[in-house]
Amino acid sequence: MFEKNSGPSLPESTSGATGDSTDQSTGKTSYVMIRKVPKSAEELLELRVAVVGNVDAGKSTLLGVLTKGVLDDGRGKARVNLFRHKHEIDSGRTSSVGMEILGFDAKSQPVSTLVNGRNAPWDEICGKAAKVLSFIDLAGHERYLKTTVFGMTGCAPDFVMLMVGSNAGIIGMTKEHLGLSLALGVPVLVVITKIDMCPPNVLENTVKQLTKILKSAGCRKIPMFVKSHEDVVVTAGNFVSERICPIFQVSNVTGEGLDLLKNFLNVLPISQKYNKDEPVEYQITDTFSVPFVGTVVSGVVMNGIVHAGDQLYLGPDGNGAFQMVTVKSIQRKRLNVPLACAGQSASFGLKKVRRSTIRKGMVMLDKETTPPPRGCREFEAEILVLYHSTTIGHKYQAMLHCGAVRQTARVLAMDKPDQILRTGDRATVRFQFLQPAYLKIGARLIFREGRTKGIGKVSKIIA
Ligand SMILES: Nc1nc2c(ncn2[C@@H]2O[C@H](COP(=O)(O)OP(=O)(O)OP(=O)(O)O)[C@@H](O)[C@H]2O)c(=O)[nH]1
Ligand SMILES: [Mg+2]
Repeated sequence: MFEKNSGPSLPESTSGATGDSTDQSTGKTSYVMIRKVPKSAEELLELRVAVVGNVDAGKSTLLGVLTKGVLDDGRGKARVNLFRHKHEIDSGRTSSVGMEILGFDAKSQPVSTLVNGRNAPWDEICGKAAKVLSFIDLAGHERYLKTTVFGMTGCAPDFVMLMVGSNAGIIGMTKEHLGLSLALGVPVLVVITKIDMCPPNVLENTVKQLTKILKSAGCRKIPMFVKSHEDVVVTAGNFVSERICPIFQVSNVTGEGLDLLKNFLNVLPISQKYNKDEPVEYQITDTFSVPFVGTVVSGVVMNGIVHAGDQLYLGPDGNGAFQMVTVKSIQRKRLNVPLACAGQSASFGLKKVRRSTIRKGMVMLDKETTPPPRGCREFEAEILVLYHSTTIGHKYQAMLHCGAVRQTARVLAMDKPDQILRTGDRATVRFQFLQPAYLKIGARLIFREGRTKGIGKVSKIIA
């Protein structure tokens, strides 16, 4: 957190409160940041950032540059270590959900990720860090949109980093990804890349296009170009609470503008929206079989605190039922920890559970949940159709995303006299899933099928 250079500190348990003091003789304002040093790995501060934007905007490259601390050569050098599949290395395109971390120590310095020329493992980085940013590297290509939407909804990002290639402008999936971020209510910051290779008039045009879209009635954001460290402090302090959209201009090749972006990521406050005192809710985004450990699930603690040894409900299975399981061990960023709290991503080693019985989108819930939880196949949602080329009627099917749940859903009924929905229509719609899922009233959802899309909120669980 920050405090006035010459005044008392602002009490804050997490980083990010700002304070300023103005020197009357020079008119200059100075800021001091105070960060609580975590006593153990479970206190490590974490922010999750979904990185989106069109193909070739430089997403993987920026993450390579930020997390490995070496600049790019303009031909894909910095992104090589980020790919998870051989076909990604061959094509240079991200197709999956990648994870990278950047740590800042108690003195706000980025934790070096290269130790004696090798990449430091996550536990080593986190061992030295006071705060860590988890970047979710997503695919810009339309073909992988389903996976990208899953990354944006399932991983519960604290904010979205929308990347725009300055020479390419607002093309392809840029508006789509921006629209998804708005629909999910996640704050957005924009990073314009490749300023080293962009003629000034083209850059100016990209900036104009971007500003126009952000200010439009559909977005209602306040674009703020971050040009100094003072801008960083002001925008970071107001980022979550206000409609501000900070915009950075960087080059991954020359490094221009990266210090401001790094500083912003360093000072950005931790989200206060999570509640440790609520009953446990953990959403599963991935499953693994780990030698000598067994089945491991990874995901995000949405509510409460989970301790190693705790018993939790796991489900729903194909019949909508939950089973009681024991959390054998907990890791955060590959470090063993005794507990994980609301707002943190964590993986759990599970006792006597077969991996084949777990699906992404399942949840783990407090063992005291009463009545015992059940999955639902039918539910109602208040929706808004953003786009459809013709009409949506009964039996219409679409891919529905809600948190980590990603499933085909069918329209059963709607509260419209003609039982038909068109672009721009709002309605309460009754949906049916193929498989039972755990949904909560008020949860935001996105449905899409081809170019058709709509957004909404779960309003009633039926059965
Ligand atoms: N000159 C220059 N080239 C860059 C910059 N950033 C990225 N590049 C190059 O742009 C190309 C595409 O970068 P990627 O990081 O793979 O783009 P991406 O957004 O991850 O693309 P997808 O994963 O396919 O969505 C690579 O060849 C990079 O070397 C930059 O700031 N300047
Ligand atoms: Mg990529």
